[in-house]
Amino acid sequence: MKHHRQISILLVFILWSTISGIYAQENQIPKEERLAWFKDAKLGIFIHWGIYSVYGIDESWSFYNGYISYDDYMKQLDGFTAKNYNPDYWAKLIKESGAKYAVITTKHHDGVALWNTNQSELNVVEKTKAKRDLVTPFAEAIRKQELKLGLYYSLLDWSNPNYPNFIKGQKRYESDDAKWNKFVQFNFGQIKELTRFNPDLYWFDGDWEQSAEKWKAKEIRELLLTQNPSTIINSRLQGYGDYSTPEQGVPITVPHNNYWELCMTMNNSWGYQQNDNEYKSVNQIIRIFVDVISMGGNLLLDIGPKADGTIPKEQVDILKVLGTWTTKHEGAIYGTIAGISGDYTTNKTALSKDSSTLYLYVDNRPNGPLLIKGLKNKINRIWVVGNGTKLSYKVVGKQYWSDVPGLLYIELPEHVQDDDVTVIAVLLDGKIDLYGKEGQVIESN
Ligand code: FHN
Repeated sequence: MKHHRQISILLVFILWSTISGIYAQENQIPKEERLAWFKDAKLGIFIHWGIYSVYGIDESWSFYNGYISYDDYMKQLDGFTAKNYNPDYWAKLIKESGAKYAVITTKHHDGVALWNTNQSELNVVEKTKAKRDLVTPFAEAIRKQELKLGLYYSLLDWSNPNYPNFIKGQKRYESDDAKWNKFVQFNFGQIKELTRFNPDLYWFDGDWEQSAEKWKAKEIRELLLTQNPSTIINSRLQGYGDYSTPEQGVPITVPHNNYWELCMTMNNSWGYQQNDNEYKSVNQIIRIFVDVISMGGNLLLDIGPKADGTIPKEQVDILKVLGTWTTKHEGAIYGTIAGISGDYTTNKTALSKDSSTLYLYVDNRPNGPLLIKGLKNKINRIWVVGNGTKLSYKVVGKQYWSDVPGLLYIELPEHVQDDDVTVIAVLLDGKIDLYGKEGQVIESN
């Protein structure tokens, strides 16, 4: 009798999960549609904010790698005040930089949550002088600026007593299903709590420590998409994400995934570190940015606010100067797609979505006219983006008997050049058409 009851409960459960699974699948919006805003956005701002900003040390890794003891690391809880936290200012600054979305660390590997989670006491409301949920006002401010909201969440949690890994070389346990199941329950609990912010993007991290099966990555994805069918998920969910996330190193070749985002620090640290003054110059950041755009990707540029919630001056300055450049060149940034191969021109390039305008990013002072080879189209007009100056050009070397297009030379006078990267728009007579073969000789007969 008892046996029969168990079987029927199991059957009901299987039926329920099949129906809800089918429902979730049918409910799915095609990837291209869900990721359309992301593809066009091009620039996002990453925010690593946590107790590690108190001493100005590596986020989580400093205790994991033994540079500081766990207990001393956690003493930073006392110094995290957020007393000058002004999310409206943050959001305005992010908007001013030209970014279209922002991703904030709601919880890093150290397990300290920035919101009032019910799953653990280790959060800034209960354990720090901030005494309040810091995610809600951020989400509101971001939405007010009409930016997209991204939430970073570390799947691994080196503080959780039910998580196997603690610090390098020291595990809490090797294998213990009961503990692991408790941890999975905790993780799902926190992730469910995050859904109340209804983010446009979930940015997972730390997935490398466990398999998809152990994280229940598929179920996490289903949960998020059922709650909001148009949300998007980064790649760090053991194969269940939507887009790739190369980190720090600018890709040399175009990533395979059509949707990708390079996340990168301004100096050498994700969080605030007063000792790290190795900032990239704005010029370097803009050049990296156009490199990313030319390969069809996004740049997620990181800032690390201080423990009181202020953003370091160097980072504010970078965001503002970057904003001047992005505003001036917006037509050649947002909504563009990857450009043409370096075989045709030495400049980085991107294309308008309909491929009828070619953008050239000139990041050096040219010592002669710019050159594009192999362009079969007729040119309608060429101008400098951001100031509108019409540029003169010449097609040289075209032979009537050959299919090989002539060499397009574009004059770029010094007085129209940008201090960082000059952008040239080449308006074509239609979709770009490139010659892709070897040269040609007159056939003798
Ligand atoms: O371990 C983290 C690191 O601290 C930082 O948060 C970066 C950001 O992409 N992600 C992890 C390493 O991939």
